[in-house]
Amino acid sequence: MNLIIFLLFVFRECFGHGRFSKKPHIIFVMIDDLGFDDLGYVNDDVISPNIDFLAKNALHIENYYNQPSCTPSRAAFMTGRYNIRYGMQSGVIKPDEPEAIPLSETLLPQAFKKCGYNTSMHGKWHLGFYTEKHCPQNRGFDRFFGFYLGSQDYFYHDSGNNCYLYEPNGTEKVRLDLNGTYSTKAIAEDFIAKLDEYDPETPLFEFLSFQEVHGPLQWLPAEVLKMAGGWEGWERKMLSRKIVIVDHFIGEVVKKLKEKGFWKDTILVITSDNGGQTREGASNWPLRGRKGDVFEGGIRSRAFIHSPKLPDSLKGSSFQHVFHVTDWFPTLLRFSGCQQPDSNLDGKAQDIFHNKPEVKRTHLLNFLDPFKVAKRKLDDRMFSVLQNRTFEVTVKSVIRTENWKLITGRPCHWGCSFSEEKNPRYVPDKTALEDVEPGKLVRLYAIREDPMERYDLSDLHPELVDDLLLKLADYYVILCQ
Ligand SMILES: *[C@@H]1O[C@H](CO)[C@@H](O)[C@H](O)[C@H]1NC(C)=O
Ligand SMILES: *[C@@H]1O[C@H](CO)[C@@H](O)[C@H](O)[C@H]1NC(C)=O
Ligand SMILES: *[C@@H]1O[C@H](CO)[C@@H](O)[C@H](O)[C@H]1NC(C)=O
Ligand SMILES: *[C@@H]1O[C@H](CO)[C@@H](O)[C@H](O)[C@H]1NC(C)=O
Ligand SMILES: [Ca+2]
Repeated sequence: MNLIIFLLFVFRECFGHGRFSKKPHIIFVMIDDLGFDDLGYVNDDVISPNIDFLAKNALHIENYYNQPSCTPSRAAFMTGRYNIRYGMQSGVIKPDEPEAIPLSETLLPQAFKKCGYNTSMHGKWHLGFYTEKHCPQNRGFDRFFGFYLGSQDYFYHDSGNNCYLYEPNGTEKVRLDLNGTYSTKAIAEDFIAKLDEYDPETPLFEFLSFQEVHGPLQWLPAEVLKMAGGWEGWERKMLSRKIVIVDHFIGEVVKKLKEKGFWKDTILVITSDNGGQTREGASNWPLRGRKGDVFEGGIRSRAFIHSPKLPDSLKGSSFQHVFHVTDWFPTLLRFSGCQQPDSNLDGKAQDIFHNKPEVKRTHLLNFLDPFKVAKRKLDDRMFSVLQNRTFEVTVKSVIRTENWKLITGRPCHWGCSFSEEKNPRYVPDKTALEDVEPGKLVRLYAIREDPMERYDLSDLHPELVDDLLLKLADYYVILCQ
């Protein structure tokens, strides 16, 4: 066999079907609330050398879309299905709410377990815990170390939460011994220690769900304070230090994966769960909006895949098609050659190694929450195509095609500017939507050409608007069934 044929053979073996010849370890790192502009490889002001090093040789998911807040994004990731199908589209789970992903949903770790994986999770769950059956250790993770809600204290792990540990043998503990230990350190070090017990020959699915860089902004050790850069603004300084910390521990995790022989078969994903919180120092520059909004700043995130198994031709390249948080479910299972579950997924198995979209996607339901309804008087246009439908343009929703984005309802609440002068990088933008762009309930953007959402084209393309509104009306009735 000559060299070229041999190389072609090797390439086909690994990627001919978009899968790896051996089931890879999947280490999925989620950095909570990480802004679009908040890593060193996109912003020189940010210090994240370990992540930057990984990013350099990674395959970047350039047009990656989340939901605008924690619980909905995480639920979409875990199920591969739109939030409205199981009623988790309306913001985050509060401490006393009997809410969770219904047990009828198959979760990603369950699918991995069926495929012979060891599964473990560290850090933030925020997908319900009102009965034991809804907790992560009973939803497909062999082992869980972390906390059930969000926004807890980084040192005391309180605010209605605690740091819990569940072992696969049924032992459970509240880790009171970790009172006073910074959560990012506790989360990373537990995973690092645990790697000694796993066999690199058995595939591992790890969901490493850091508390960082979500608020609260807390006091941090002096060594870290010295390391971080000197931007104006207390919130920005605190946030940039938190990035330094999480970056440090990601570096430690990678070091251990190498030491223990996991690395050569690892696929590492690094991403966020929603847009940055600009009120707490994050930056989504140059995108419009922030966490909670359906403008790009709330839902578009950085995401990349780093793997020693990536062929050189893909290192540093990017996947350009729309990729939604629900797509990880089938896409990760496809890498591993695992069977897809029977449930009807909304996510598509993207052929990212060949830079191709999944052919059947004509549109993406990027957001729909029937309980977020604006006042009708904001827009005096009539959309007669909806005349006999239950859906109205007052409802907050987003539908996407490859090139267009249609928004209904009220997309933004605070920090809604869309020009670089009005939306400077680190100074929190305090404009309300009414200040910059009053009186509309339907907005259409040619989003590839206009990623900052400056030019609403809804009056210029009435047929396209009608077509997308009807699609939204079809999704809306799912909720009434
Ligand atoms: C369960 O496992 C943990 C650590 O792996 C161990 O400390 C504990 O003793 C075990 N419990 C039982 C009941 O075997
Ligand atoms: C954690 O430590 C703090 C400070 O020492 C103490 O006030 C608090 O009661 C401790 N929390 C628990 C749950 O023990
Ligand atoms: C990994 O899974 C195998 C098979 O289920 C099991 O025997 C082993 O104990 C697991 N490893 C760990 C560290 O949980
Ligand atoms: C709504 O229903 C009425 C009565 O059947 C009909 O005349 C009208 O054309 C319908 N409108 C649309 C947009 O389908
Ligand atoms: Ca979040």
